[in-house]
Amino acid sequence: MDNREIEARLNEIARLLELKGENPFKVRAYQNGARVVASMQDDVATLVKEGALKGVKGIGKGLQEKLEELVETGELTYLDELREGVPPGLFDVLEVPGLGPKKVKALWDTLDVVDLQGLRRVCESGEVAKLKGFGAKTQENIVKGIAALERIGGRRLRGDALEPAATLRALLEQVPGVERVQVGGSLRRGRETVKDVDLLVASRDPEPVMAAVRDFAQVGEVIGSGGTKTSVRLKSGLQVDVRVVEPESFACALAYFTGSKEFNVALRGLALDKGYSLNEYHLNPLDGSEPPAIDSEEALFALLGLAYVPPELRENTGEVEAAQRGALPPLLEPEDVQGILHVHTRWSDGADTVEDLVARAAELGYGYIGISDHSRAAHYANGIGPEELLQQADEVAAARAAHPEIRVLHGIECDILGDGSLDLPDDCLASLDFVIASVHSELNMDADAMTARLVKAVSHPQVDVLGHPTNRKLPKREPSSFDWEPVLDAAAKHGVAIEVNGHPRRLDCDWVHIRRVIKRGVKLCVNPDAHSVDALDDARRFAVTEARRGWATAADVLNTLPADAFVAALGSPG
Ligand code: DGT
Ligand code: CA
Ligand code: ZN
Repeated sequence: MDNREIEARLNEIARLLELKGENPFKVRAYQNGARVVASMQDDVATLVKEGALKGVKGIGKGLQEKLEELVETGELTYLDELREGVPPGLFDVLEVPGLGPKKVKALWDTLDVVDLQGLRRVCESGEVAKLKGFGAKTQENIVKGIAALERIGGRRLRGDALEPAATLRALLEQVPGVERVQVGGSLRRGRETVKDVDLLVASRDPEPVMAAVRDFAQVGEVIGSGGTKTSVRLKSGLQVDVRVVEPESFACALAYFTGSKEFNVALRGLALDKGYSLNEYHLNPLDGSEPPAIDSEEALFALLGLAYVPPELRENTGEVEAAQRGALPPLLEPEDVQGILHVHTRWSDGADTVEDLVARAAELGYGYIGISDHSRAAHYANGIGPEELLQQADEVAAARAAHPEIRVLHGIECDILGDGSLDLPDDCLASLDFVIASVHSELNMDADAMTARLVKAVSHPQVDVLGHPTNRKLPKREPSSFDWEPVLDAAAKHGVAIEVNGHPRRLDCDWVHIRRVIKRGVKLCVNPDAHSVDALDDARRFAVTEARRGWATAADVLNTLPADAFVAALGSPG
């Protein structure tokens, strides 16, 4: 169990306590505990095993006992008790934009709202508008929020599916008779959200695999379990499907269950052209002869006249034709990323110090790191102004001196104000190594105004990167609307890179727009948008995947340059 999971459990406790109207101090204790865990360099599990949790600041005796139980058993009795009596549908209600635990509790207490359906009903009847602390505007926003939730359906973030998929995969690899295990489906293709996790297993003895899936510690409910397929819902709500095939069928099955459906249809068409029929298990010659032995996807694709198509590209948006011509680009790899920008410290809303982040980035093998806290307009994020930037420069200098192995750049994530001007004076911006400009307010202005706002910001001489351009937030917040072409014109003219933000909730700009940025010859910058040391590698873990889906090569990405060339590129006027 890693720190992120522990943090999630503590946050869940805090939310449940709030829902139950418990003492605010108790709520805060768990919120703080979650924050402490999130910002810890050391693994809580290791500390527990070494009996070294006692000394950690912010973790009192009660919390310590809970963490011990959680690490040792993977369960937490207290959390299970809290979950009891709370209608499961209430968690869906909590997902509605703008509804925090306090409002949800009020709706539950006074209007008996226990799920989304009930919430919609009391909005339609106008009862919500009459509730103290709500009003007509809130009611209207709730209705919009429910609609947004329905659009994404029951999909989960990629970031929330990776760990359970990897854990179950490792577990199944240990089951006797199992030869191979692979993740397939949308998770393998790198989609930002997934309906479920698809796991494929090669074995001649399926039953022990089915049993291992049913017994997996994270399982909340077994939806169905047959001879070769088991579907479960994890306690987190995520659905997982596991299929077992004969080892001879593994390659064809992996291609099939990786999809996408559209890609599969294209493959079947190619197979027919070559005199085969392709199904989940085999490539069958139409003349009825024995199917050829196929031991890898590469071999299957080769028989169909295709170069290997990386899973991220399998959406049937031109990759099949490119693979036929041998014209697929060499996609960006995680190791290509030489350094990262967009890192928040305790100076604004991050959990760690400049020193912590620099040390960790060096450990991860990055050649440079750009510290960039929020500017003051982002007051909810404790944004900073020119004076704090000066003070922060001392910390940056100290980190530079302590870590000659990595180049430390000092920058800012500067807010783009409503009129497109920047939140800090020009001389202040000019004194920094780099400037990321991002929108954090007035996200819903009309498209023309937003376009003008972004064009103005990108045209500012000090701006190097346009941060999270659309401001979508998965799974709930829709992207801002604006016209990309003028923004890309300005970016090309002024040498500004477009960020691929690797925060698992942002992934912004997304793969569709990444292809557009590349076509215009505008550079990308793959960043973590990290708020703690644990998230520093999100550039490689998430932004790179999104960039690959957008057909990006290393040459399309600014921060694949080594430190000196990168700094020179930042400095070059546009
Ligand atoms: P999602 O919605 O995030 O789960 O997306 P996928 O792509 O993982 O979809 P899923 O789990 O329904 O199915 C996994 C793969 O199985 C899918 O990518 C392609 C293949 N597949 C499923 N149903 C069909 C189908 O009706 N026709 C074809 N050609 N392929 C299918
Ligand atoms: Ca799936
Ligand atoms: Zn931001």
